[in-house]
Amino acid sequence: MALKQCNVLIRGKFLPPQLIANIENTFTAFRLWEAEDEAAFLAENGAKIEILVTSGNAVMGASAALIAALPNLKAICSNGVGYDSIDMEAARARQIVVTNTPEVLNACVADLGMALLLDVARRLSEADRFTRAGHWQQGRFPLSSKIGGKVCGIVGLGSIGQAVARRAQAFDMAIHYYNPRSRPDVPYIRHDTLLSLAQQADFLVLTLPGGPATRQIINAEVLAALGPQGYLINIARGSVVDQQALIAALEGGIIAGAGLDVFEHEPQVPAALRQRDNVVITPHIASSTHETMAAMADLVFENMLAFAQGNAVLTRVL
Ligand code: 8YV
Repeated sequence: MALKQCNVLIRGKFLPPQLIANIENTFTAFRLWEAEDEAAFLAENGAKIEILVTSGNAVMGASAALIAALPNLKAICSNGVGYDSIDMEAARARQIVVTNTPEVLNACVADLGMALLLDVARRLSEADRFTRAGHWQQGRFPLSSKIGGKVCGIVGLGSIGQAVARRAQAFDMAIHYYNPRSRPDVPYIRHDTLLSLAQQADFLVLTLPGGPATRQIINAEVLAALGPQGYLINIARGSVVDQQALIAALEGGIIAGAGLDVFEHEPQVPAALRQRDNVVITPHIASSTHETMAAMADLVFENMLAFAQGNAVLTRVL
């Protein structure tokens, strides 16, 4: 197929500009986010679209309704490793190919996990606010928690979880994990249940996929097991945590603090989290470095090219 004859729908403006430029130079592209009336745009153009480009981000994804509005859709190429915001049942029913961007983001996502862990344990953001506000003149900043010698409990030991483990090991932490299937290839301590891991962990680091199977598995009971000296670090998905239970655990001193890159209803972050000094918050930026975003954008584009040229896509999830 001549590539210019292939019609591509670009879901949202938050995709990397370089990816949007590559798509627009190569394919016939439509910008969904610029449509004044999305339903009218889809009614007029939906049947032309063969490839949808979207992101793993909950704000974008691909709902069953969007997939239904694209009756000739053959591939969904997503910029992100997680695909829980894509309706996989709807895609499977129509035999639509789905691609994601695994591996290329592991290092940066794990780096941000460690950054949140260090920040909340050593109270860096809080100390920064303290110093800027001129409070140093009135006295010393309170003590923080050492991370060396503590247990880093990783929930979901995929390639991102293992990248976190390597980093945490370099900080002299002991590595424990909970993963549905055993990983005989790694030297870390496995727990049969999430509760057992939470009981042992000083830092519970979430690197598991989102979706119905993991919805709110970090609940009040798990947080109580993590305990008053324990910290929760979430670089996975907001959906895996019961956010109300987390707020209650922070307010009640059930856990010591949290480092959060993802939230239940992004981009909304409840005031109950924003106002707490023992919570470090970032706006879903774990993969957002120049280098990683470029690598993800290249992989999305290579998948699109391969698909449009009738070749096997590189990183297929469906
Ligand atoms: C986002 C992510 O997709 O890869 C994932 O699953 O959550 C992120 O990398 C990011 O918003 C990409 O734009």
